[in-house]
Amino acid sequence: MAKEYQFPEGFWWGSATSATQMEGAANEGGKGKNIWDYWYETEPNRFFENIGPEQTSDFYHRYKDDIKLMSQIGHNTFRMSLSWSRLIPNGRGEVNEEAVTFYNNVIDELIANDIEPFVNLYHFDMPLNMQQEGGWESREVTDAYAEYAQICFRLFGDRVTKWFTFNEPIVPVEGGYLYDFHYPNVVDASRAAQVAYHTMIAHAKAVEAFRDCEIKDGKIGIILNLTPSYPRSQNPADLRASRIADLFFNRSFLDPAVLGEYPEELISILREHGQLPKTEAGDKELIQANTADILGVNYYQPRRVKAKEHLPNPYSPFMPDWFFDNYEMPGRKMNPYRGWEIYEKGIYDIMINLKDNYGNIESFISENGMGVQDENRFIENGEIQDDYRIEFIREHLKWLHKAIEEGCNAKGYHLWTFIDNWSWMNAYKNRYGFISMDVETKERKTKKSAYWFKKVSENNGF
Ligand code: BGP
Repeated sequence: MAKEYQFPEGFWWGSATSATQMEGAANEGGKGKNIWDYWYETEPNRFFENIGPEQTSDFYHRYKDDIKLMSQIGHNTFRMSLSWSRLIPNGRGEVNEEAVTFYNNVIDELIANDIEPFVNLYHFDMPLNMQQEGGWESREVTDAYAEYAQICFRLFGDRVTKWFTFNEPIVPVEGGYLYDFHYPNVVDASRAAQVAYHTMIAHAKAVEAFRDCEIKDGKIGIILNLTPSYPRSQNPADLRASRIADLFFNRSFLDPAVLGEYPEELISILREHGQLPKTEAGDKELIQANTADILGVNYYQPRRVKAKEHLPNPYSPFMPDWFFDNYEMPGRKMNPYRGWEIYEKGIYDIMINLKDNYGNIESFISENGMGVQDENRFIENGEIQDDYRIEFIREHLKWLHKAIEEGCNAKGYHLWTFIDNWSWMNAYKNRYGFISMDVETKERKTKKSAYWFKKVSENNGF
């Protein structure tokens, strides 16, 4: 049967996850503590139903069965992250051999199942020791990260060719230093700017180390949550609001990572408000010389903004939101569980922007997905009938397909996520997986969307 949406040959079909959200075994196998272990120990009430990161999906023990499942539902690629504090428990220094064995086993098992591993080095999970030294506020921590990266390239670069330095680096900036949803719960824009800047320095140092390792066919990039900022109207005040939101939340990482330099307007806004980070001689060149080969795009929802209705309170801390208000567009389509708008065309707009303004860098959808509460409501004949997720994926894929037809360099689509996993402060509130998991027993069950996805992957389209 002729397919309406045929994807380019070799398209990457799969899903993504992260170490802290999936591995469990947080206090096993010689792993050191990271900020999530620590934050949960000190403030368990911050986490939905008081569930913390100790167990998560127990992938640490069940990876063989899970990888088999991935292969059964049509994965040809899978993005995981390595846990820095598992591999190097103190953040720098001694390497934990049990972790090396575990990651070797996972990588080998994926390859044996014809699933190409994409490996990300950092997914929100700062080793506790490193945080105690200042986390990304500390320049020394960027060196420790670069050493960790180099160790990973050496250990696994013989089999892994797709590498990513960071997942959504803006999120720890927002969560940890502006809006109080990640440890260390600081509210301070100038410290946030320093954290963002040092993350980019760490990225550039890791890319530099990668080039030195000369991994055959190796590519390195970064995964960004690109959230188009749509203005309420074409009024110049709304346009300005959307441009500034875009500078803070997208271009703050996209421009240096892909173009090798920060947008002038962002620098001048930060300068004007006394929020510029400390830099060192040679940084500019370091960033310029170490741009990404490949870009992962995480897309869940658009950002809609309008000009500010009221002047910001002069006694409130400086925030990006001093320049815009969020705009709730009447009639927008919502995922009411997660409280996020669904706007499928966003994926197309992102891709066209990459094509027109970012050299059409090789990219892929590295996360997209729909978190839904209490999915057991939808069980029929023992299977979760998540038709809403099928529709969500299908409609996004249609727009991705259109972007590809128009020449965008998109190579794949990964769902967030393979198995219902632990979502930081939201713990198990919203379920995103192709596979459901009973939090108590850890029993896995395949959802309807997974069977649908398998067909799409097999047919390379639908
Ligand atoms: C992304 C993160 C993931 C994942 C996902 C779902 O921002 O990269 O780690 O958690 O969002 O969002 P949430 O967990 O907030 O529902």
